[in-house]
Amino acid sequence: MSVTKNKWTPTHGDPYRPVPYRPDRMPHAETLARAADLRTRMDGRRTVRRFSTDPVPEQAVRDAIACAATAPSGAHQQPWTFVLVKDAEVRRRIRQAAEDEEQVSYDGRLGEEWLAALRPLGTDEVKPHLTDAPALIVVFQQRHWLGEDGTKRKHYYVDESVGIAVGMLLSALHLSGLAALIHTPSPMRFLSEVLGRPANEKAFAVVPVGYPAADCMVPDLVRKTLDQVLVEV
Ligand code: IYR
Repeated sequence: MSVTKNKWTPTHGDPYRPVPYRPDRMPHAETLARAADLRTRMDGRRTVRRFSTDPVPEQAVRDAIACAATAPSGAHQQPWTFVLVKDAEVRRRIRQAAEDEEQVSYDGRLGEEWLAALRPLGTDEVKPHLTDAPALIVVFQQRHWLGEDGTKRKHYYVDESVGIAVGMLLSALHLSGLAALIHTPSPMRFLSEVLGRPANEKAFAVVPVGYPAADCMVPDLVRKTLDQVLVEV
């Protein structure tokens, strides 16, 4: 637990140093086949809130985090830290603190409109996924860069960058056969305390990872069709 092991040297102020990028082009037929296959596979993803306690192959989770960390980011500052929590006691502490906050939220802090929006999802203040799932990935945003001597440097488009990375994380986990959930306990400050993260980092989401429980149920949601989300001009 604690601070990032390998210190990243920021490229701030470095000169532009281009290198060639010439990926092989595949035939259209291959692109079409891959795109259609990915579309079907991604449509099979569901947010899971009831996890089996079965272990997952840990390297697959690390690989998914590595995929997420290939995300584009503002000024290529890669303003993210992924904390992989496997320790059962730490997961228990996170669950306790999250449920304490969620209790207040569901008891009224969210407000009627928000609670009504959540009703079809069947969520409540009980968060068994935080202890049942064998791993939690707690994603932190680095709001700014913090040098060892305390120097701060601005990071740009942090919300967007970390959001993209988390989308890529979810895709990588799903395509690797693992189930996940974006959990956003609110407020999330307790995560910095429990995980001992530095002051420049702010928790963004908790992503439990595992397999769906044998009796896992999900809400009967309808996705918008392509027509409903796509405008072509
Ligand atoms: N953070 C709460 C509430 C919640 C909010 C939204 I927006 C969701 O899409 C789902 C839940 C919780 O985790 O239950």
